[in-house]
This record gives sequence, C-alpha cells and structure tokens, in this order.
Amino acid sequence: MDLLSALQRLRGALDRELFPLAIGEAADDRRALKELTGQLDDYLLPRLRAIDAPLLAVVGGSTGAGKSTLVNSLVGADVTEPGVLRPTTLVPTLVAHPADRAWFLGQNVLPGLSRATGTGPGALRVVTSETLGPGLALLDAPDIDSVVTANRELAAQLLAAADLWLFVTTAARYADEVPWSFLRAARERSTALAVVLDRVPPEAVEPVTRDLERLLVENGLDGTRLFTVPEAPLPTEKARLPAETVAPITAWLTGLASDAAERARVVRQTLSGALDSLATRVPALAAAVERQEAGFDTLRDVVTGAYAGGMADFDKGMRDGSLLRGEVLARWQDFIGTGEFMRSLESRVGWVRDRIVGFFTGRVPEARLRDALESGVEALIRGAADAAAERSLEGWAAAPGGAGLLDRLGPMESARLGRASPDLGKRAEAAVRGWQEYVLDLVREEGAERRTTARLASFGVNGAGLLLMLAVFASTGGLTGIEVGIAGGTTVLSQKLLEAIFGDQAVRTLTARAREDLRERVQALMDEEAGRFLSVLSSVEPPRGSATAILEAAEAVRTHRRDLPTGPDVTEPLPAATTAELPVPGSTAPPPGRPRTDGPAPPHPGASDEGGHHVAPPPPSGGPRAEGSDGAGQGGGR
Ligand SMILES: Nc1nc2c(ncn2[C@@H]2O[C@H](COP(=O)(O)OP(=O)(O)O)[C@@H](O)[C@H]2O)c(=O)[nH]1
Ligand SMILES: [Mg+2]
Repeated sequence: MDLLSALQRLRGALDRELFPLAIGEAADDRRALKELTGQLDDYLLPRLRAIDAPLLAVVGGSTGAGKSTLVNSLVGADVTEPGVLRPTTLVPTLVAHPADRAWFLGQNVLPGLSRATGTGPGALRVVTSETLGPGLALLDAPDIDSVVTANRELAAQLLAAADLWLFVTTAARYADEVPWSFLRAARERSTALAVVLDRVPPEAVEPVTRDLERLLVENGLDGTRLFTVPEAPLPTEKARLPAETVAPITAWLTGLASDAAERARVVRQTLSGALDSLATRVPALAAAVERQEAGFDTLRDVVTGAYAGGMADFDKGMRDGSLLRGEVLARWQDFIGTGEFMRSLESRVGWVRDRIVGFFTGRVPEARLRDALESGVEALIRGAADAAAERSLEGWAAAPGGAGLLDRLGPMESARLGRASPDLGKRAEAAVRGWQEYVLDLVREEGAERRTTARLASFGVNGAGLLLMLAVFASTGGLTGIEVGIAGGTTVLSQKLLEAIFGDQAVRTLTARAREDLRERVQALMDEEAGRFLSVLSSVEPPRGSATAILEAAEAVRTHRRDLPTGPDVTEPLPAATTAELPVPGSTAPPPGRPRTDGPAPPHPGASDEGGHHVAPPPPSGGPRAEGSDGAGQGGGR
C-alpha cells in the first residue's frame, strides 16, 4: 500500500452515514465528516494523484471584500462578476492558463462540481487567461459569511480544496470573527496563506496595516505574506482596480507560477498540513462514531427490555388463572356439564372416569372449549405484544437519539410501531394451533409409552389434550369470589382426570412440557415483534467496527506519510531566473513523519522582492515589524 491507497481506504471507511442518531453534537460531527470527505475528494486525493498539477489559489473572504474585483484586476480582464447584488446561488469562477485548462476542466480537483454547463448550483465556471502564466490558477470563491448557506458551505469547500489561500479582508471588516475563524483554521492546518488587506482608505493604510499585522501575530499567523491594496475610486461597480494597485500581488503570483520549486513547496506545505490534520480530525470522528454505537446499544436495550417485559406479562397471564375466566369457563361448563354435575364429579373421580367413557370425543362443546381457549391465549399474546410495543416506543422517545429516529420514521409509522403488528392475530392463531397439535402429540406419545392406551382411548386424545391445555393455565392465583370455586374446581377436576389417565408424576412433566412449548412459540412471536424495532435500528446503523476501521485507515495514512515527495519536481526544469531563489533551509517543508509546527509560509527573502511583506513576530521590545523591502512596499500602492 502507498499513501494514495491508504487515503483511498480512509475515504472508503468514511463513505457512509456514520451519525444517523441525533446524540451529542451530531450536527457538528456530520459537518466534520462532510468537511473531511470533501477535502479528501476535492483536494488530498487529486493532489496526491498528480503532485505536479497546477497550483490552485482560492480567493476567499467576506461579502463585499472586493474578491471578484481583485480577481479581475489581477488577470486584467473581466472574468468574474463583481457587484453588490449577488445571485442566490453562486457559480464560482476558476481562472486558469490555457495550458492548464484541461486539468481544471477534467473532474480532478473538486470532482463534485460540474464543468459542463457553468451555470446553476453545483457548477464551476472555468475561464482562461494568460496573464499569470501556466502553473497557477485563481478561483473566485463565494463569500465565507454569505447569508445564503449554500454559498457559505461552497466557500468553505473551495478553501479546503486550495493549495494556497489568497484571503481578502478589508479595512472595515478585518476584525470580524468569521474571517478569523478561517484564518485560524488555516494556521492549524498549515495551509499556505497570503492575506490581502483590501479597500483601505489611502490615509489609513499605515495604521490599519499595523493593526492587522498585530492581529495576525496574536493569532499565531506571523510570517504570513500580507498585501495592502488602497481603496481606489471606481467608475462603476464592475470596474477593475488600477493595475499598479495590485501590481505587487500580480508580480508575486506570476513569480510563483513560474517558480516550480516554490510552487512545489507551497503544495507540500498545504498537503502536509492537511495530512497532519487527520491525526486529530479522524480520532475525533471515531470517538463520535463510538458515541453513536453506544446510542444504538441503548435503543436496542430499550426494545429487548420491553419485550422481555411482554414475555413476563404473558407468563403471568398464563399462571394467574385469568384465562380460565369468562368464555373458557363457560365453555368448560358446557363441556363437563352443569356446576352441580361437576361438583358431584369432584368427589368421585374414579366414577367419573367410568361414567364419561367416550363422553368427550367429537362433541360440539369440546370444539367450543378449544376455540375459547385459543382465543383466550391469542388475546393474552396480543395484550403482551401491544404493551411491549408501547413501552418500546415510549422508551425510544425518551432515550437519546430515539426521538429523532421516530421523527425520521414519521408519525404514521411511529404509531404503527407502537402497537402490535396488524397480522399478529393471524400469527398468534397459527402458533396456538401449532401448540395444540403439539399437546395432542404429547398426549398420544404418553398414552403409548405408559401403556395407558385403554384409559386414554376412553377419554379420547382430544379430550385428554384439552384437559392438559387447561392444566397449563391452571392456577387459582388472581381469581376472586365465586370464580375461585368454579375455576378452582375446573383445575382440580381437569387435574384429577389427567392423573387418572397418566398418573400424577407424568401429569407434572406433561404440563411443564406443554407450558414450555407454548412459551417458546410466544417467545418467537415476541422476537418477531421486537424485530420491527430492531430492523429500524439496523437499517440506519453503521456497521459495527466502523470506528476501528476508520482509526486503522488513518493509522495506515500516518504510516505512509513518508511517501510524500519531499523535494521539488526534478523532472520539470526550474526557470533559470528563479533557481537562485530556492527556499532557504528554514522555510522548507518539515521532514516526513514529523508534524509541522512552524507557522505557514515562513519568510521567504527571495519572494518578498515581488511585493507584499511577511508579518514578523513581535521583537522583544513589543510591536510587530515588517521585513525586507517592506518599508517601502507595504502600502502596496507602488
Ligand atoms: N470604489 C471602490 N470600490 C470597490 C473596490 N473594491 C471593490 N469595490 C466595489 O465593492 C463591491 C463589491 O466588490 P466585489 O469585488 O464584488 O466583492 P466580493 O463580494 O468580495 O467579490 C463592488 O461594487 C465593487 O465595485 C475599490 O477598491 N474601490
Ligand atoms: Mg464576488
């Protein structure tokens, strides 16, 4: 693996929705993820694929700072549209030398922006100009503080795709917070940066420049190249600035375009900074992914707990005798005869057995009792499933991230989830039928094994099966008043009849097996019901281990960080005029594997002759100081 494939692997690991739950600062996490994947796509991957590709300088800054006017003035042509009135969605303009046009027209950098139409959102206009020479392109970005969100986001995206920022601020706005948040980001990522202090009233050039220098130093941006452009009277709002006003910047850019070594240095500085920034950005994302995993665990626990409660409800209903009330009790009485008859039977079970030979088989009351029992069990299952669904829904609404998930599902779907599924009745019916078959098989099996065939035959398998089913629900707990006597009698009688057939030990085992079988069937139904909630989770949950995968991919990038070419491109001949201006040792990119700790764009004596000046850290006595020829040049109006 090399650095490029390590980055591609990282990109792959990030290529999914990692923050579906609204927990913690999920909005910030999503933004950070988008920003990182954007920078990988727009900048890191294309730049590593073609380290010698033309340098992209993005002109960024606040609304009305004069960016578009500056771009037009720098190339000496009306390539982009200045003005106070702006379209709501802006199409940024990239100005490239005709020789570099193919590179920028191909979807290499900023592959998400269409070059085809050049209009409408999501497009990038590519125009050509020969002024600055091949090797460097200028991109007029939207306002970083635009009132239109899409423009703001696009501005940030374009700046993240830049090899070099040409950051424009004004005398009126240079202290605003938004530009400084961008400038600090550039410092943190060691992005190559030059600042243009634009639209300065000529009489204020000196104090405003000094003050901005002070702020740059205070913000850790000493060493930043600073150009000051005085406000010029302009005939129209689309007019260009007088050429001499921007001459230092033009000269600097032209020099950079023609100086392959210096361009390579700028590219490496920004590239290294962006790669190094992964060391903090990726672990932060991985930690956020882990918070999501914990959120999913909680939501899953809510559901598992609620349906375990549903199963407990069912168990309770099975044992508390409530099933033997109402319809089942009435049908039992039809089945066995009047209460009077039943009571008389109780004391004479032996007689009963002889008396009711063949009594049950095929009788209508038997079918009715069986139906009553079936619908009683179904109702019990539905009640338990309804309650579990309701508890799950309430639990989600209260758990972190759960409410957002339900919002996403919508009110209809949420309400549907909060009740047992519509077809549960059908499935419960099938389950109970299956259980009844199982009970009859149990009875048959037991009858054969125990050599009780004759006695069983006298009751009939169906009759004995019914008695066993009743025994499963037989308990007097929860019954009151007269029902105790009757249902208790039911219990006692069915129990005694069963014992008369199979013996008491066998009855205990049979009852336990029949109960266990029913529980398993009901458990399966509950699992299916819970599955409706769990599948909502799994449909949005990133694969487990995503956090680890991301961290491992980032680690691979770190390991291959040394692959980054460290010297200027030797295949491209250096222009003779600039070979003497190779960067001084202190200004070269840091050695591989070690994060860059110095400020961006350290002083470069050779280049400062071209215009602008570097902001120096304050001398021990305090107060910033300009360097080199800047005493004369800082006004920029030469
Ligand atoms: N008089 C004068 N107007 C300027 C100057 N720079 C920019 N403007 C005007 O300020 C307005 C906004 O400039 P523009 O380049 O569109 O700023 P952007 O929003 O940063 O692209 C336009 O009407 C320009 O004509 C300048 O130096 N002098
Ligand atoms: Mg503009």
